[in-house]
Amino acid sequence: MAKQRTFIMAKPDAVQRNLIGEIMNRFERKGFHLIGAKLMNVPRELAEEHYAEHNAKPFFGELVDFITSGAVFAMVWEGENVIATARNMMGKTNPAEAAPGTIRGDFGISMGMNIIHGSDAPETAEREISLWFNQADLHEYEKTINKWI
Ligand code: 3AN
Repeated sequence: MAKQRTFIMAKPDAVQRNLIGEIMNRFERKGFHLIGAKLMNVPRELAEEHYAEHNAKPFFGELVDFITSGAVFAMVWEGENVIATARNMMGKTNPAEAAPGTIRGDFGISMGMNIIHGSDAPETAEREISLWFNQADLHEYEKTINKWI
């Protein structure tokens, strides 16, 4: 399996509840590699573009309202099979059905306030990374830890 990149976002509920560190910690401990990250308020147009596939759904307005309601923490993580693995680490969309030990299972409250977004496929990851990040804000670097310990 080749290295992949995925777009992960700590949603406004995660930022409000001081869960950025908890989320990053899980991805770091799993062994994934952080390529880019930023705290930002989301322009409405960006939220609408990001969730475009849901624009006909009854919850679309609520979803865009929520994502634009406060700061989010956007990240790009790299690693083997990171797209599917991150989805497993996140748990099911509905926190009530998400297994304990997953991010949504441990911290999510409702379908809307479910803490985290993660790309669901390679094409989506590519689209979302280029939507949220400039190439110049993504950083390739070697892990040199093996030289230190
Ligand atoms: P996931 O984020 O697990 O890929 P999607 O793509 O089906 O889930 O939905 C995108 C986002 O829309 C979810 N993270 C959730 O916040 C919201 N959402 C999905 N279904 C509903 C629903 N029935 N009611 C309210 N919000 C929903």
